Amino acid sequence: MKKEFKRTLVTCALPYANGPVHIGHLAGVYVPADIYVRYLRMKGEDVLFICGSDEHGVPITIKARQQGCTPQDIVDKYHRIIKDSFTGLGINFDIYGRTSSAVHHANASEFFRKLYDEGKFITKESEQYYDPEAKTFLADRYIVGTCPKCGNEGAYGDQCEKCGSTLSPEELINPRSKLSGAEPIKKKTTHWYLPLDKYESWLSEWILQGHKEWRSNVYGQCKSWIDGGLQPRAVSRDLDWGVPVPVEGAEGKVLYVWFDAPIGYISNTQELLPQSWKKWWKSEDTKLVHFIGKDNIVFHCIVFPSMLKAYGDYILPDNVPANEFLNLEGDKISTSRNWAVWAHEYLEDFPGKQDVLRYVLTANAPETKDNDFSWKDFQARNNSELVAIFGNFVNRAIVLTHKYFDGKVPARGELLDEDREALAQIPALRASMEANLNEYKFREALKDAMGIARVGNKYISDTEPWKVAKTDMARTATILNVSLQICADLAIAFEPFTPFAAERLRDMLGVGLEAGTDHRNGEAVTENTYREGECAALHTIPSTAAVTLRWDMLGGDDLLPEGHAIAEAQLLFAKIEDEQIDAQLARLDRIRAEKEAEAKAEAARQVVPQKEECTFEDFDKMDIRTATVLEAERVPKTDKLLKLTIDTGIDRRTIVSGIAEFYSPEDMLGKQICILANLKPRTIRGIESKGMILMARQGDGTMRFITPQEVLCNGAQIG
Ligand code: B3M
Ligand code: ZN
Repeated sequence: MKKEFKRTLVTCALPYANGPVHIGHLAGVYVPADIYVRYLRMKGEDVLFICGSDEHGVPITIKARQQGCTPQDIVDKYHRIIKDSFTGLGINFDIYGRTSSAVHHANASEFFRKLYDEGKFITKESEQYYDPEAKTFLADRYIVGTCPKCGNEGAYGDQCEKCGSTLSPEELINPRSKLSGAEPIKKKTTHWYLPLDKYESWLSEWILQGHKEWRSNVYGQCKSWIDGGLQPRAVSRDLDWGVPVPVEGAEGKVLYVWFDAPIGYISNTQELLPQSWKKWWKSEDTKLVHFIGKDNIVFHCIVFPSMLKAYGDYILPDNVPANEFLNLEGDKISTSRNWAVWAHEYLEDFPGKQDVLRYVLTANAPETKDNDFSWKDFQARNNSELVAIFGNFVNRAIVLTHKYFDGKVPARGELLDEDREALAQIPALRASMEANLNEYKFREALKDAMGIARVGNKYISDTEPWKVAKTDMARTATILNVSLQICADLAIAFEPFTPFAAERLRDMLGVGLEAGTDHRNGEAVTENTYREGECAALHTIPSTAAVTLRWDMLGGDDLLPEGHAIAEAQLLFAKIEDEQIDAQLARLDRIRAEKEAEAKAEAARQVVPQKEECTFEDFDKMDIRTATVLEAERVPKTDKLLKLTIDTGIDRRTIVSGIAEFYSPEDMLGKQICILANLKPRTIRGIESKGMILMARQGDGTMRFITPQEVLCNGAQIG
């Protein structure tokens, strides 16, 4: 039986405030969540939309150290950038809080303390790495050393970023503390653990039995965690940045970031709604939905629910529609490699084009598998879908209404089959869109919305009102009336996906939109939320227009009354030219080239392992001498071979050598080199080659010949 809910609480993963957000985050979490929230609000549902910065954790402390500032400086900086990016993209949370806030610290502390007092944790002593010079425990990330798999000297205690292997500090060769450079030692420490094993059967019942409708990627991950057997998880860390463990004798310990961060959802709700937050978190008729990326599934489906269960009274998520990952131009997005399109940079590079990004990220949303973002696809979707279909249709309908009917919605006469057929498709598309949105299938829902634009565009192309107008004004009026109704449908249907364009369209049509409630009415607004002014009335779109659209009007046939005045056409979407795309591609090419050059230099430094031992006799067999190149030419039809005539001091002879990749014949002329003189002659490409040129080969395969420090006589023996 489907549960009936009275309200929906939507949360988005709290971004780490140690860097800006990129398109992977947007596509995975924030754009779909915003679509969902806007949709529910338009339907008049009671929705709360919560997010904020995750400001704790080791990476933030590392970044601060690298930049010579405090962790607070780092989170202040990125909190601002991230928050502005969301606002810029029309992702309007009711509150965008922060886990360094006093409300959160108090709340997370209280949460821990209650579980602690009720004996819900176990304590365990373990050995952790410790920096004897800096006198502090070391998180895995704070230990660096040589990767045992690939030899990278800068591998971290948890991961080698070069070869991608997951590591533990024990595996590192020559481990050193990042803080002091000292060799870490092991030291005993005590931590609190949430015994997840005790929640296993409950989780199994709740998720594996009770939530078979969850996305298969989410359900599958939960199943494999639960089937694999859950272990107690430490909820504290030895660190000086975070929420202090509120227990005597716990100096130098803070709550583990993954313990406090999800509590941040609750804290941010409290901050926004100090009086009524409980209604959102403790009432069974609230539907809780967490939007996250796939790397956060275990925390939102296993760990946080177990915490809530341990605490008692809290509701659990009804769904966790986690997305897979978005790649960029075929490669995994990587913050450290700068392989990303950053939200704040996009907003600068493409002013006024927030909707294009929202549209493209939704059309390519990695809902069921990883997906790719490419700039060419971005351009194509803008130019051939948004501009050529949606924008083109709206423009024709509005321009023609001004041309023939003075900008007033013309009277509709009797409908013909072609009119009825066009209009009949819209309720079906709406039904499909609703079903898809209710099931978190945003890509499909966007196709439905675009389907409405396609219906309109085809209708106006087929009926050709600009031709009909030459002979039949009444029929022209009907066609434009129908077209304008479809424009109004689009102004509703696209509100969740491309809210800026939907608003421009409503302005053109001279209509408003009824879209939900503002939850802070009647609430004591906190200083923090109000002063910053971002969340006020974001989702009460006040309408003074004569006509107000509502979601339930979508697909009806009388959205705009006859005689209603519409404004002049303005551009809904503009074509994106090659230059803009080329500039983005050039930026990525530069990054790729830099990385390749770095990788090459690194490869060149790699040293191949020493060969097996040989005896002095083995070595003594080799007759190595100085010699000079007298003539040099390419061996025809080969890329690699040079034919060299050599003065060995003993004779003049020919050696064929595979060095043409590195030296031209001219390079070699007159050069003194070293050769292995007594190598058994071989015939290479029909040329008898007597001996071998000695070359030094680097890790990346590049070669250089060996030359005596000063010119010697030819035939001087080496050994
Ligand atoms: N800060 C991790 C992430 O962005 C994280 C999410 C916390 S949600 C409570 O992957
Ligand atoms: Zn490695």
